[in-house]
Amino acid sequence: SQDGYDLWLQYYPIEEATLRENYSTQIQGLITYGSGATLDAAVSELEKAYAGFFDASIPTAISIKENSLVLGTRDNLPAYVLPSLEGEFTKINSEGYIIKKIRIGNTPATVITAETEAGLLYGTFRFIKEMQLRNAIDKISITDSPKIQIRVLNHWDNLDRTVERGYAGFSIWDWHHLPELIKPEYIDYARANASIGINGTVLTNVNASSVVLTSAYIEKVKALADVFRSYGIKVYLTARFSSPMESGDLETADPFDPEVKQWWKDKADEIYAEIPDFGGFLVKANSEGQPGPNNYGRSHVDGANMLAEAVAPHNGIVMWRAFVYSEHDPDDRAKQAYSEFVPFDGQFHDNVLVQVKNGPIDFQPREPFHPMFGAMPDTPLMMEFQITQEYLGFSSHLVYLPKMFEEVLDEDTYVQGEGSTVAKVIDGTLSNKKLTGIAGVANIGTAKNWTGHPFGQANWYGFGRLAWDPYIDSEEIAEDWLKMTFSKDKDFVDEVSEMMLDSREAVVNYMTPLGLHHIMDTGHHYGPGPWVGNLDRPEWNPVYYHRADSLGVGFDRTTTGSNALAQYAEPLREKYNSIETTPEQYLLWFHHVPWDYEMKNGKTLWHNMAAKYQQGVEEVEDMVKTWNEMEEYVDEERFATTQMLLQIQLKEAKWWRDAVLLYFKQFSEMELPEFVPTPE
Ligand code: GCW
Repeated sequence: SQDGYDLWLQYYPIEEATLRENYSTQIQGLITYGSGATLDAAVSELEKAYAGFFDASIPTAISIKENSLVLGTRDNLPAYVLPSLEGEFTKINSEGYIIKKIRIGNTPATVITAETEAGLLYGTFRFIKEMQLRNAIDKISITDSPKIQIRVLNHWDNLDRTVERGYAGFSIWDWHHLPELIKPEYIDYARANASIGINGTVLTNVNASSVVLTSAYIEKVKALADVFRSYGIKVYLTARFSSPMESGDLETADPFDPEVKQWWKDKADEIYAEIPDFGGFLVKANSEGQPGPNNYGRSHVDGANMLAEAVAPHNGIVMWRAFVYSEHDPDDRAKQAYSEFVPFDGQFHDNVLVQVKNGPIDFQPREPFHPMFGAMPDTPLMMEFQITQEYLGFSSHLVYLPKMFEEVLDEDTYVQGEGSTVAKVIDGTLSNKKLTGIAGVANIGTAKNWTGHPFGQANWYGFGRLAWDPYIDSEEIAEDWLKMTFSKDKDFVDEVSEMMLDSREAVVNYMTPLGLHHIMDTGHHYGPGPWVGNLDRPEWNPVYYHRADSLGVGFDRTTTGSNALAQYAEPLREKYNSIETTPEQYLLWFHHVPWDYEMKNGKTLWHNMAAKYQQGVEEVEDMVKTWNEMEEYVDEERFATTQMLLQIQLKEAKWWRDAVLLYFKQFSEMELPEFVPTPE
């Protein structure tokens, strides 16, 4: 629809006559085996898609006949179907699926099957997607399985419906009207997530309120869990560490206190009595003022394991965040998570995952990968990406994030020699992890199109795709998304996917090129603010990160500085220790570099910095031009919205360039190169 509500699940009539004919020939009668809410969800999706594609009800059958569409888990399929699927089940895991055109005797039929109902649902969405993409289905043969087990969204949603770092309206969870009012959005949210394989959602902000653990709220959470269950989605909550004192009446939240332990056990029992498949807890502790075990002289392990024991009898998990840094030791914030967590490797209980942001600072346009990845082989580490664009222009700027996610996942940690990529840490293959996970901080809100910027949907979609398979190409994801969201026309897809892929480097160039970071305005993080901010904590001030002075700019994290690079494995350590061998994209992340330092192209650092900012602006100009050519492929509303937003992005790219260069000019005392227009 024009307002974007349908996301990538748009089932418009298939206009191409031959294809229409061909598809409907292939779907002569739907026949399902088994029963259950998830199977019902799959069938209802097929009905919806069929009605949309063909403007008719999907034909059903009571027994397999020519070109039936057969849906059922392995256990539920009739025995005589199984021989035609010989060998296929060895290719999938419990959430995977098989879609295959088979012959039962002389009767051709298409089977969608899996080990579990969830797999069946994923297979159904995939089958529909094949038609959305106009792929042939007459000889279809697809098997696929997720490579990561826990694929969750993290909502930073507060109970009053404000959303921390949310730019798409208010929270979609209408707590006030729950548990009675079940909004259609909840179901569409679940459909969208299931279509990309997301299997969990953390409903509440990591800066948590203990109110959500009271029985009145557990009832509301249960209502959501009941909706999401049919779509294979588990519900999780954030657990505020001091809850036993706030939501209960204990005097302490010390994890070694027997009463505290008992309180959490009872709380878990209470939740599981209502929500038997409750996922577990996500915890931010001793970070940015949040309470935690350190308040009682206990460690992260002590805190995490106590909660893990409370949910273990119910097969729950604890996702314990590693995003910690202390105001008492401002030497280098980039080092602290590693220093606090790595010594505890191997001491967390089996049902604990440590959730690590992609980089060691905080969701910047570009950061080197977090050195914890690979450094804790005996602890399941899960990735935390931020889908909401806190530091990347909120929902005003078009930035295609899967390109960045891909860059991080592909980075080589070298911890077990070459090829020890971050993706292999996350999917558990590098050190044989049984429990694996990935989280994305959601960009979803009450905006009609869910994400504010129409292209914000691509970041939600792409996160899901990479959570399912961290090895797929971000280009393929962009193309799939464009075809399902806007138009299948090749010219459109080629041009716009290129624009999306380039948008990530554009934002790096006009905001923080060459390894600069955290120079956004303090507090809200929107727009440039490299000058001294108004916050008292030193590590919240941009000057802490860029360290510009008359000699140069950048954060020395080498052996002569904070030595944060010691947290990386060789040969990265050595590579990053020298200016010459540090990739230019990380230059000022690791080094304090003289303004007149001669870079690879023979020009000074100052010249190169100016060139990058200018390039960023020009890249946005190109995006504007590309989009302006696309009017014929896109409906009026979404075309115009994107066009207007791109104008904001262009204006702000210039704002970034001018503000940052004028600010740094005071230090460099060098002239701006001629190609930079005189700032207004
Ligand atoms: O990115 C920073 C944000 C905080 C956020 C914190 C975190 C939820 O500025 O708003 O708090 O990180 O990830 O815990």
